[in-house]
Amino acid sequence: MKIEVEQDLFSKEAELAEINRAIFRERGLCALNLLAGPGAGKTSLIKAIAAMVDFPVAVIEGDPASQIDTDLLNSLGIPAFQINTEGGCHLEAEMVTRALAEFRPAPHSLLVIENVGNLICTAVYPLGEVLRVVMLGVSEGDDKPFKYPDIFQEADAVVLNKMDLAAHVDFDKNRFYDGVRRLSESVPVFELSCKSGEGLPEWTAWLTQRAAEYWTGA
Ligand SMILES: Nc1nc2c(ncn2[C@@H]2O[C@H](COP(=O)(O)OP(=O)(O)OP(=O)(O)O)[C@@H](O)[C@H]2O)c(=O)[nH]1
Ligand SMILES: [Mg+2]
Repeated sequence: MKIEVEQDLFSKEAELAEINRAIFRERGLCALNLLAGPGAGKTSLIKAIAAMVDFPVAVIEGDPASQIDTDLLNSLGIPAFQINTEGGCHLEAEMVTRALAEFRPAPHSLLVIENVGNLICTAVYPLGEVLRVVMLGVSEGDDKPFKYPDIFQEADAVVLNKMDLAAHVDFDKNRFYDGVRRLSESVPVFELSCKSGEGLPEWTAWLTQRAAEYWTGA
């Protein structure tokens, strides 16, 4: 019975995500679902992307409460729209559909959807995104791929942030890569620091390439 209910829920969510996928395609929005725990550096990464790429960047922010990230991004000239989940631990496709009725980023924008800080439920709710990126700050620990396999398994890219802190928090890179490679042999991993800027050019080059492929239909 439990399995049937879960199957119904997830096939319904997949259908709702398709509505968003069609809207993204129609409006030329390359949607990136950014998944990470609280404080991993999602908003910092969005700021870095917007400063480095030569296409427009817009943001849908998902948080249980507050407008903090949205206000910050808007103050920097990065169009952002807030969804408050009222305590909910993940964004759902329908919330994004409702946001898209009001929020109209410029065509050919990269639309980053900063999901609620959570490594569990966010993994199983598709939003119709083109790219799914999982981010981890080294201070969260090298064991996360072992403990939260689902989210790493489905990623198009993994961003390992806060590399400037790696030596201070005993982050074992070999252990981390071992965990990631058990789940995916080929997922690209970008080691970077939003604070020092190291690794950001490689990451934005990959992102630019993937967005260009989407926009040209390749
Ligand atoms: N040392 C260091 N600190 C960082 C780096 N990236 C982000 N931070 C800091 O980490 C904290 C959280 O960064 P945010 O970008 O707000 O993280 P977030 O994932 O958006 O957080 P939530 O939206 O609250 O889940 C802030 O104090 C940032 O300045 C980094 O590369 N190195
Ligand atoms: Mg944030």
